Amino acid sequence: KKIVAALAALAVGATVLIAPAQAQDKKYTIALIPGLTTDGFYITMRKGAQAAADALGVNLVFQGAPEFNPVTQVPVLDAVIAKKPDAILIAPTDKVQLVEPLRKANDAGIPVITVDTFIGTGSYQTGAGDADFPLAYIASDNVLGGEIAARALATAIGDKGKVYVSNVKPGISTTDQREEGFKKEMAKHSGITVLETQFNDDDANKAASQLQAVFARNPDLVGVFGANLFSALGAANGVKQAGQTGTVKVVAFDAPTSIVDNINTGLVDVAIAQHPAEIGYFGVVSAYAHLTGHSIPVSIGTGFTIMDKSNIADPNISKYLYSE
Ligand code: T6T
Repeated sequence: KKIVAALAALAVGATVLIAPAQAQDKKYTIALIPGLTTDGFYITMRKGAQAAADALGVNLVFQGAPEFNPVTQVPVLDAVIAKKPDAILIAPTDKVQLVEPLRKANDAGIPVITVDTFIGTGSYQTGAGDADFPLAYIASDNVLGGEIAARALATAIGDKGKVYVSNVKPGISTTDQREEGFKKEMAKHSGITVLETQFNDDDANKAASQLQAVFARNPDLVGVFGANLFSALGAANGVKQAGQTGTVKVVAFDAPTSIVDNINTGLVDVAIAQHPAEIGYFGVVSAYAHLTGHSIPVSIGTGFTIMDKSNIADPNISKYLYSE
């Protein structure tokens, strides 16, 4: 059939030949399930995914839960599987708890690609372990991100004093790896003590109260690393409420638009922006490539942009702020 179509195209003119043959045959539906729907990080990822979907003539479905929690994500996943999309892109909200729910998709013949977060160890297609079935993992290098955060915080505090990590909850691949990278780097800084991590369940208000409680117990606290958007915003608000702006240094992972004010007022020293649009774009491109018979890389690493007072006004930097 395709040969006949190609010959017909040749007969009517060369421009028709450039159109992807597969796209003419079938309109693919790719589902993107974010960690949660109301987070600038995933809203920006969706935009990148939509840009690729538009370019490829793919139907993109964005469906998620309002909070970052396997209990609310799994029913969304089940509903998506029931609709039999051609592929699923998902940011699993737990390394372990999403393995069996995602296996159902795989068993139903729906290719799975994880974006941002991974399941199991994140090594896919190895034949080892029970969570290697996703085709690919597309994300930031989160261990590296944690190391960058640690170096930035060490510089901000003059390489000495007490700091801690404000984190979401154990079991999330991204934030676990950021904490791992942060602690690995801080182990090289003998003047710095890393206090116990505070887990906030992705609740910025909780992260703010925790900052104040840690500061009350440790009046010599000099810094905090907020390991994701809500942890960082909350920790920064906690510093402000404690009247410690500029004294307790804040390094933030993620870059919502409100980070600009926080950087300009000196509340946040450095923000590490991920490139979620890039993750979404390459997620859709990878799924499409697989669906149209091409092999794809098992892992794609996307970039970071480091924002601080010296560069935040530069449009080549601020373009990486997340959408609302
Ligand atoms: O930091 C991102 C994402 O990478 C992480 O997996 C969960 O939190 C965010 O969505 C930010 O809120």
